[in-house]
Amino acid sequence: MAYPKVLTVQDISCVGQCSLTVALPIISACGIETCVLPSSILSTHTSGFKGYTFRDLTDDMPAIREHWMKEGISFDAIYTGYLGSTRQIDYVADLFGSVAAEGCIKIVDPAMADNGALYPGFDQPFVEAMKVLCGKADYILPNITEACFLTGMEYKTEYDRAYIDELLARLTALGCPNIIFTGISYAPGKTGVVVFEKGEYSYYEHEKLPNSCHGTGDIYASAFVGALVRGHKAFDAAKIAADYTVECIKATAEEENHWYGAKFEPVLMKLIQAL
Ligand code: PXL
Repeated sequence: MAYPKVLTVQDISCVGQCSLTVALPIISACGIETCVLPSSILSTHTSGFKGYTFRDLTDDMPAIREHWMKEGISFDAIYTGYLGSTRQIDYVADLFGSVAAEGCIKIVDPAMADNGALYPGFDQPFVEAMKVLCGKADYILPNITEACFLTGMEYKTEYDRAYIDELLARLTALGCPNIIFTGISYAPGKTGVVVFEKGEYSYYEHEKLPNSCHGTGDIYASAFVGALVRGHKAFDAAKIAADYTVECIKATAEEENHWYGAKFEPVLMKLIQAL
């Protein structure tokens, strides 16, 4: 890959430091050309704001894909985040088959749930479609809540390695060989990421900060994609993304009332240095 080109498909939340407003600057900061396919436009994200607007862009997707195919445009990696509808998930699967360059890395963040619940607007048919998409990916990046929805397992806040191993086995059965499993905590005050690659388990543990912020899943996934496409091994990319996300949460804790997202911008330099 001389000059890799990444396509990311997710919504634009105009305000809220998540999805495309996070992915575009972070992957670009990693030195990678970043192309976008906005799945929908919302005035804000859906977690904590009331009365947000939602413009579904699903109907625009086939024509965009057709145009890219006519122009001979293809991508070295395709990374999907928050998707607005079940039909949209099917269109993304079409993109995997039509605008992926040879050796394209397909990364699916099944961004649909957290803290034991689906995000507003998502339902079981959406979960079923997401399972199919995960089965077509090279890497998926679920949190525990998403893993439970994808596998039908009970959501637990206290668990052991056996519970995580069972989740990993069932996630792998969806068809994806590599799982970057975020927010896995085995000890008080600690959290971390499990990297399950072709059946090999490894774990990167780091401090768990007292504050949590919305949008850190998107920050994490974007930094992971950037580092992976730069050529880092999955474990190193997972570690770089985890360290960067911790820095973002620390930067956000310095100010009260910044509840809707994480301040990823002032610490971008630390990500760039880690690459
Ligand atoms: O951060 C995930 C996300 C992305 N986009 C929208 C969301 C959320 C989570 O709530 O609402 C619109």
